[in-house]
Amino acid sequence: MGKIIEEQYENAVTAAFQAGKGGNPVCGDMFITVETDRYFLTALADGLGSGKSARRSSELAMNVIEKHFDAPMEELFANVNQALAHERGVVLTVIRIDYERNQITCGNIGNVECLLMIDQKDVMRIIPTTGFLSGRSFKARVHHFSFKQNVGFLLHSDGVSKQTHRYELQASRLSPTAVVERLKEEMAIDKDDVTIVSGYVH
Ligand SMILES: [Mn+2]
Repeated sequence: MGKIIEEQYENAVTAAFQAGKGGNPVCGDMFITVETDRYFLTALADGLGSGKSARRSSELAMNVIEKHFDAPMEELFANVNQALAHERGVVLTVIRIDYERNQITCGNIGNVECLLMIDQKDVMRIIPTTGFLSGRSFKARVHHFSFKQNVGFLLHSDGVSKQTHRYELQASRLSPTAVVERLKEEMAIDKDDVTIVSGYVH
């Protein structure tokens, strides 16, 4: 099984864990992080189904996001949707932090679990939506928040049993790795692919 990967960025630290369903070496989920002078972006796509075909969908989605990371969120989702016209599709959550405007934009379609902790205050949960992206008409939800100092986040696919993990995220300033470590215990690897990503952006 994979291990937790930690990454250091200019303005962030992240930790991530992935595993394929039933020990499959291919995980159908995919995530990316992009950091520029102005933005920090992280995205997680859960390809429908599992294994290789799921992976192809989520990879197509991540390629689009990497290329258009600074586009308006609605446009970004439309581009991903278009790229998946002949695929099974993905559910997707994107968090983009804009340092210049001190704004967080969070786009979501489907049931990737997403928690945000803004300025060390209460942890809030982005309510999952129904639907997915596969080239048809869709409705993604876009949320805007402002922040002053810092943002903690936790994203995971539905291979982790559904719960809110507010307490764990509150500890993320200390260690996103500890958050991921804790959530790993709740994964259902026999049922689905698993991806957990946590981070602290300042
Ligand atoms: Mn899944």
